[in-house]
Parts: sequence; C-alpha cells; structure tokens
Amino acid sequence: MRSLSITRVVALLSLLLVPTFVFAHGFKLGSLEIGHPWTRATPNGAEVAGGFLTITNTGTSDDKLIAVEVEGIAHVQLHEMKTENGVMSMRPLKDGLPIPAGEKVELKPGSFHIMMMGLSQPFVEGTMVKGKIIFEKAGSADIEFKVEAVGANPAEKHQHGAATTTD
Ligand SMILES: [Cu+2]
Repeated sequence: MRSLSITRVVALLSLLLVPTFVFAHGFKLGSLEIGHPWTRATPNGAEVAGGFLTITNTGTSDDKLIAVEVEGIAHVQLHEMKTENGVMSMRPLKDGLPIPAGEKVELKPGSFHIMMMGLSQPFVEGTMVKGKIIFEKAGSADIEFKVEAVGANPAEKHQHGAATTTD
C-alpha cells in the first residue's frame, strides 16, 4: 500500500502545481505587467465585443498603450467611456492611453476598454482569443484574452454611434 500512497501524493502535488501555472493568466513586457485580459462570449451573433485588462507599470518611466490587435478582427480600437448628464458615451483614444510610472491602469467595463469590431466568428465562453498589445516604449507582446460568460461583470449599456451595445 505504500507505493500507492506515494503515487497519490505525487498526483496531489501535480494537482496543486498545475493550476498555479494555468491560472496565472498574465503577461510581462519589460517593467509592464498585463493582468487578466478578458472579453465576453458573443452567443447572439454580436459583431462587437469589449476587451479588458490591467496594466501595471512597475518601472520608473512613463509609457503609453498605443494599440491592441486581436486575431481575426480587422478593427480594434482603444476607447474611453464617459457618463455626461446621465448619458454614457464612448470615443476612440486617438493618442493612446498613458501608463504612468508606478501606476496601475485598468481597462474595464464602463471605463477604458478595447473595442473589437467586426467579429468574423462568435467568442465562445472558456476559450482563449489571441492578440497583441503594443506600447510606445516597451514594444509589443503576445497576449490571450479569456472569454468569460456573457454576464461576467454587470452589463453596462452604452451608445456606440447610433447602436446600443453592452460592452
Ligand atoms: Cu467602445
């Protein structure tokens, strides 16, 4: 019975070790840490999706997020969402998004976000979507967006031109 228990211990150890690796969903680029890029499933044929992540600048010089690319999606923009007079609106960040030294910038629903337009196929919950993140100084890094459930985070309706989306 002794060998069996050793086998079990080894199995338990690998259970403990593997998830630590798998769930540490983040990316590092120089002194920039990119945390948990995610998007939402699009089960109803929606052709737009929002992308969200955090960027922590652990360095001593400022940087700037310039662009994000997403595999298979032609139009990806950086957007800012604002509420003025009770109306939510969003606009492209034409000059990028500053990432000051020592600060953490969050792209999240209702705030800064990545706008993916013209999805050629739906995002499926539980899958990963490949992309690339590009900074002014640090250069670029390959990242992956985790596709969360449709209702992950309270849906925030906002105006995108004439169309109302839930990104
Ligand atoms: Cu947007």
